[in-house]
Amino acid sequence: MNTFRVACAHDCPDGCSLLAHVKEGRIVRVEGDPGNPFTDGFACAKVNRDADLVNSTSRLERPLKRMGAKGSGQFTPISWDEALDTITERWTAIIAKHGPLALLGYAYSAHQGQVNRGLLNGFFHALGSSRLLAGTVCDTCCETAWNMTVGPVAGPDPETVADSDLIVAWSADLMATNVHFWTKVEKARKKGVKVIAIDPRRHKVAERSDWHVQVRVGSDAALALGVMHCMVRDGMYDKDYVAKNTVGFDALCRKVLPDFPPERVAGIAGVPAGDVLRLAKMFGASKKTFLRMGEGMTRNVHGGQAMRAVAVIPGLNGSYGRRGGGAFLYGMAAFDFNYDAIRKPSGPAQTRMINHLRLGEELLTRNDPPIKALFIAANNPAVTCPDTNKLRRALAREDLFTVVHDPFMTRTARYADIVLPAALYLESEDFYRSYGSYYMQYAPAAAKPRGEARSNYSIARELAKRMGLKDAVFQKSPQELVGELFKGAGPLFQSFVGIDLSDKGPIRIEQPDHQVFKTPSGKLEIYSETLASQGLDPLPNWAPEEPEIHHGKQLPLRLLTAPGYFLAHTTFEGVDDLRRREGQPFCVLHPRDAAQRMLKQGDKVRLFNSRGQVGLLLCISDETLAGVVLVPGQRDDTDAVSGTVNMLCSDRFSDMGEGATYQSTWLEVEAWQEVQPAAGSPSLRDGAELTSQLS
Ligand SMILES: Nc1nc2c(c(=O)[nH]1)N[C@H]1C(S)=C(S)[C@@H](COP(=O)(O)OP(=O)(O)OC[C@H]3O[C@@H](n4cnc5c(=O)[nH]c(N)nc54)[C@H](O)[C@@H]3O)O[C@H]1N2
Ligand SMILES: Nc1nc2c(c(=O)[nH]1)N[C@H]1C(S)=C(S)[C@@H](COP(=O)(O)OP(=O)(O)OC[C@H]3O[C@@H](n4cnc5c(=O)[nH]c(N)nc54)[C@H](O)[C@@H]3O)O[C@H]1N2
Ligand SMILES: [Mo]
Repeated sequence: MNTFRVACAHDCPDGCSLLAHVKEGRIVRVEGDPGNPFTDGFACAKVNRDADLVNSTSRLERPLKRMGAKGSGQFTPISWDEALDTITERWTAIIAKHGPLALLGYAYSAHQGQVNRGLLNGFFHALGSSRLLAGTVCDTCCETAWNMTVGPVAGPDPETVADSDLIVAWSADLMATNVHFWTKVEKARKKGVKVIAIDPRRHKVAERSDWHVQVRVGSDAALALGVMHCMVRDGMYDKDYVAKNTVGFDALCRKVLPDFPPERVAGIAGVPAGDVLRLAKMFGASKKTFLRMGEGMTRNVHGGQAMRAVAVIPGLNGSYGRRGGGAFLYGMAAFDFNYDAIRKPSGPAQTRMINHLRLGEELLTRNDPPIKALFIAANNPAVTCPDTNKLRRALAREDLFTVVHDPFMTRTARYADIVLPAALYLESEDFYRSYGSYYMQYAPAAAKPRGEARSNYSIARELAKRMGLKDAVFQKSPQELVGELFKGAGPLFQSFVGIDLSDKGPIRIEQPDHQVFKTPSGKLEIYSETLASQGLDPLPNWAPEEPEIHHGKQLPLRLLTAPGYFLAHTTFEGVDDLRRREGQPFCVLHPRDAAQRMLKQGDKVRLFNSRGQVGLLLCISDETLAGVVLVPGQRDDTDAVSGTVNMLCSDRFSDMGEGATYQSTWLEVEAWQEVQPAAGSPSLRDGAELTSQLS
């Protein structure tokens, strides 16, 4: 048996160091590497099964060519040469006729390696094609809000949570999405530090916290402003820290906080006035609050404002200035590598950007030129992008030449003209940096790619050769490419230039013990001149949202999507055991809402609005407040009664960063009726049509 020290490449903040045990060339077990103090020698429930993911019987082993209608999943195997020849011939013809912007190609986040993600994107950049404004489905809203408040800079080291005196998980289900941080929180809690979870869902972390503040979806800005109202009114804030380190405090006190007394906040956020005050007292008494902020609160049309309001609180109690305190969203800004060396080797400085969450809309409506060719790697947008019915209609366009590179036959791959089998991260060499801690690591491939599968890196090189690109990066080994990342990187990384990292294991990057603000003023910007210049509210504020209308009636329920515990998006669906543990796709309804609709536990139910309908199993529970429908995870249609949750979500933008607004979705739930759309139809008939048929 051989053991390889590798790093987890899944899209997750923890960025684990792992040991892959290999017998006769086959990966037999994956476990945590004790050599990384943050990830601490254990892997999560999902990654513990990564040997099963690599060895899954549903892995793709050969390139495939489409035989049936788009979406139908009928393919026949072809050779790599035929696949690559077809691709380059089609692209060359499309570029000759419409120009390179008619091609949209990208690798998204499912392989976090700098080489495998970067080089494929570098290839499309060098070609001069349209590029994906990536991450709008994920973090561009919270990232923008953070940048407008704290600046483009990393937060505190999560390992300093051991020194904090109050821990708050605000919109973060740490046991699902950041379990290695959670174990550190639990240790601090055992020493007597209070842990608060602020979330519309009584998730596993809320159950294990000292206090669960069950806030209504989309009301976090109001709650944060109510807390600050009490802190300021009762003098429970660090006047000295505020005076020296913040901008706009007086304007906040004059123009915003008077509108958020706890009594009003109670009506908005569903948190009793006494609890708003109690929360303010806890923040007020704390000198070192470790605030872990998750993305969930930002996935609505006013999401950026929510994050800005929450991120101000550790400024009021001075926590940003002390070890053990501060606000943590992400840490990637600490790794200021020369990313462009790989991602933008040559090609135009500016190109046409296509917003990820509007992929369907863009494929259907873009002109000058229209998108004629699409290449997708490491992403399954036909399930994970909002308004998936629209996207599937777009992917069904006969005049769109689509290539999908994935280890599995995903819903998206079913719409491809050519499917290329992808290697998984354990089968590829790469260099990683975590986004939830401060470690980086070089990792070898632990095994050869399955069948004829190829890594993103190898595809990028092959395509570059065939498309005649001469950039030196396409000739370099992964190690040489990492060298390029360090050349021209920030001062912290200069000592790594020319160093062989392949046998070094995880390497820690030191963070300062206080928050550095990289805003234009160099301070915590409660007031943001940058936002003002964009016509946005320069001060944190809260505004109500109007429910959506369907057939003249207001839809009564609001969607809450949250991560699954045993799956992450659709990535682990190739592991039967994990799918079984996650259960058949379901939704959660409060007992009151279920009773009103005469629905019972385990019923098949239909969730619908004017964008679509989804069939799921019903779980009745008070883990959310009444008025909410919780749908954990984004699951493929296969295991569901029908469809997938993103058929209900719109492609509207959030207030900042043009981000996704999954939680600004209203819907109704009723008993499932066995009226199915035409078999093989790429798009489901939407809820509107169906409602009129049924009535
Ligand atoms: N309703 C709702 N929708 C959401 C969210 C939500 O909270 N609610 N969350 C959003 C977020 S945060 C994100 S980041 C997106 C994620 O959305 P996606 O990026 O679509 O995530 P996955 O479904 O995991 O798809 C990743 C694909 O990459 C493939 N893959 C894995 N490794 C490799 C590799 O090395 N190479 C290649 N070529 N392919 C590989 C996997 O098999 C899988 O098919 O979903 C978003 N969608
Ligand atoms: N197990 C697992 N781990 C994952 C993923 C996964 O799908 N499964 N996805 C990975 C990816 S790509 C990402 S980006 C990260 C994301 O991880 P996080 O940043 O933690 O964000 P989310 O997963 O969107 O949601 C976290 C919480 O936000 C809550 N929430 C939703 N709306 C609101 C609101 O209005 N107010 C408040 N206070 N809370 C709200 C949800 O109930 C949920 O508990 O996790 C990564 N890790
Ligand atoms: Mo994400």
